[in-house]
Amino acid sequence: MYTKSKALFEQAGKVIPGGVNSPVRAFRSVGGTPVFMQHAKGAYLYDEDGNRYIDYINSWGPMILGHAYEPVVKAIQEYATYSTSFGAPTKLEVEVAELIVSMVPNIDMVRMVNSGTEACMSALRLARGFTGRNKVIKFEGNYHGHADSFLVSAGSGVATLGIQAVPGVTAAVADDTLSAPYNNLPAVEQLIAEHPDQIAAIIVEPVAGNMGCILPQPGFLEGLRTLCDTHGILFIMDEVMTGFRLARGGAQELFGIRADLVTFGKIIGGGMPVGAFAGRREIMEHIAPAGKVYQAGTLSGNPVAMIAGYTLLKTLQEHPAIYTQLEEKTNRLVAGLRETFGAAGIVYQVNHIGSMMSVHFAEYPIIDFTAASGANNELFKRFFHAMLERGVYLPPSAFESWFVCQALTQEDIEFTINAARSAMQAIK
Ligand code: HOZ
Repeated sequence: MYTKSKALFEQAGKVIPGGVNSPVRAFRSVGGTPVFMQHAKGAYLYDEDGNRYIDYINSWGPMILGHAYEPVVKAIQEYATYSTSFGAPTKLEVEVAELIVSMVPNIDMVRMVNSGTEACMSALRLARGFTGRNKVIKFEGNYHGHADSFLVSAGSGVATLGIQAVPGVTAAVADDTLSAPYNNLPAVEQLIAEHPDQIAAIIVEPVAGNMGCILPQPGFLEGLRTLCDTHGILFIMDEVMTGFRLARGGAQELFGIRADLVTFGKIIGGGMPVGAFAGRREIMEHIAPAGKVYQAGTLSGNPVAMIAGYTLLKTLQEHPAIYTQLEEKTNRLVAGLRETFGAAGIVYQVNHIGSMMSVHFAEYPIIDFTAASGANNELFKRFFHAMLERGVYLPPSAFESWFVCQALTQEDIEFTINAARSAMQAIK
């Protein structure tokens, strides 16, 4: 079934560390050989051995309308003929920035970068430059890319591989990162009290997507906003996963909470390597060349990536019904899975909001990293492989969110629920 993938993984291991270019995809926490993808269309992935899978990763979020969405592909083809990189300003970058500012609340300006990592790293530098303070508060199990400051108590691959302290991150950098349990306001208050006038920013995933999908408890984000206002701290919402996915204006719009800085990732490039950070003019004008906080990049605002993002975001802007439909699809899937797990007599939690969801095999609510880590990840592992064999591609780690795409049909959802039923019978 996976002959070519196995051969490719062996070949890859000789020239790429761990055989992959990003750790989670190595399948380390679920075991077995990663599946090498050849092409994708709509809701389906096709691997090198010719197996088809319904995709619930969707490139970790950006394929919200499905893979190889035709208008995006056509736009890329057309723009690639103009040049694949100028390293100079273009009209298109201005139009993309205007589009983003028109869709996202509370921002006046946006700076393009090449990934979510760059976006969060740059937003933190800006927060430090703006406030003149050094420390940042983040949350256990939240992941803001792989810049040094954020690898303390990080989710995603760091959690998946169980890495406690990342070699290469100096103690000085780690000391400036304070971390609190997600959904725990008193812990944040205590950190602020212990470090008066030293905290530049609080950065949070408004819906955590890097320890499974974990929702903010009522009052959590509001409480963070108030603490930031009271103590002169900048509130950074990492919307790399939630931006343009939970609503056209992301989590800020959905929850009605204002951030001072917002970071975005791959969805801004329609799946191409793009990120961005954005905020109010008075803060953003500290970025060079308007201000002294330096940030730069030859590939930033790359024309091919910009047209892909513009085409995708414009579609989302013009068709708000997509969000209701995505939520309905997710709700149907969640209901079917709950019924299946219930009938199988196992303990489970299915967290979901909009088109993000995840499954943890636990009897208690999953509201933070400790809870996520305590779930039955052995069972998740077996469930993952049983689903893969049945043609359903889930994130290969319980510490990741599932993403539903618009190309998914009712039949695909029923197929997934039936696969889960049969998987449960096979692994119990
Ligand atoms: N860290 C990414 C999701 N949280 C996964 C990256 C990848 O393997 O593509």
